[in-house]
Amino acid sequence: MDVRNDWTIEAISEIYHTPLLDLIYRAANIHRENDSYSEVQISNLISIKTGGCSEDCSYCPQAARYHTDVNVHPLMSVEKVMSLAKSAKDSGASRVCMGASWREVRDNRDFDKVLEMVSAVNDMGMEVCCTLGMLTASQAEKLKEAGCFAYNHNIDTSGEYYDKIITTRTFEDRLNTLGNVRKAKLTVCSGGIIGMGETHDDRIGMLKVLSTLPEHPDSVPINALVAVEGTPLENQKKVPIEDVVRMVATARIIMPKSVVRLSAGRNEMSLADQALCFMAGANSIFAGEKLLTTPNPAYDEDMRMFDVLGLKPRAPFKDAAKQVAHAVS
Ligand code: SAM
Ligand code: DTB
Ligand code: SF4
Repeated sequence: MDVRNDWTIEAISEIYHTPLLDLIYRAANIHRENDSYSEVQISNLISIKTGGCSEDCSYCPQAARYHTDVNVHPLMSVEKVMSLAKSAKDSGASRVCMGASWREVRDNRDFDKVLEMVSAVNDMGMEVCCTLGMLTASQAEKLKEAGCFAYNHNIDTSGEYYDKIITTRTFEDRLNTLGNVRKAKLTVCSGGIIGMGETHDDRIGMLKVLSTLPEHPDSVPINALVAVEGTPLENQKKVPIEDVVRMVATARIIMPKSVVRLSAGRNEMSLADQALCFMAGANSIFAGEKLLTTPNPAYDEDMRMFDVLGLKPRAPFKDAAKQVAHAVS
């Protein structure tokens, strides 16, 4: 499998616009070169600090300036996080992703508490991912030292469309944080959202940025917008499943070694819809009844889907050794 970092807009566009069944077939072939193609990573989200965020991300129910009915909550206790992580582990999750409604991390007692959570959950034998907003290089190192495995920081959309969605930070800010995360040798989780009124070219542009980073993100979440009442995007129409499949398949073809996560939006998808995404190369999901603030399918329902489709949950740290080999010189 060839890992290329010199993808052009034209080449990605040609793949993205391939007739759908040909696209799925091509992506499925690439996916099947991977011995563990029937394994799917299960990640469980824990919203460790909810709502009241200073940013203006148009899609987000946690921005303080929008009137949504999110239950605002300060930073959770370490004990509570550990007990949620244990339930997730018992249900088959191998990764816990802790999300905070922060613009950026500050060097204060809350961050120290997050470091404690990271270390406690890592000690339980689970992969820990954090998504806490912007990070400096030294904060990224502290997370790594505490036992954090991955950092999620989405570029969300194309550089061109970014300021239509968020004005309180820039696309460059996002890329800087991703650089700090890489430098600290945390694994990188970065993707975006579709269904926010962007064009196909914006989606292609987003994939071009991800696939031409010095190293591909280790995982790429593809979120379908969950349109939440009270946010500026509340009236966006549900994104058609064929668009989700196109994104997953294109990501699989251009970033063949990355984990592609079918992320937000699964609650609105049928088993058949999701089957197409797994066929097209998706190999990770967020599981558990809640994402950060919005509903997600129940574990039992997902396990039934795994049974029907012949999928298996992936063990933690499976690719840790391969991560280094990811680098492209
Ligand atoms: N505050 C941190 C940040 O913005 O990086 C971390 C948490 S934030 C909620 C993580 C990601 O969730 C966002 O970058 C966005 O991609 C995704 N997200 C948030 N609201 C969403 C929604 N309504 N639908 C789909 N994805 C969403
Ligand atoms: C990601 O790409 N999607 C997750 C996670 N990373 C942090 C978040 C989805 C949030 C959906 C809206 C909500 O539940 O608040
Ligand atoms: Fe805040 Fe993150 Fe939501 Fe933006 S996406 S409003 S930064 S929690």
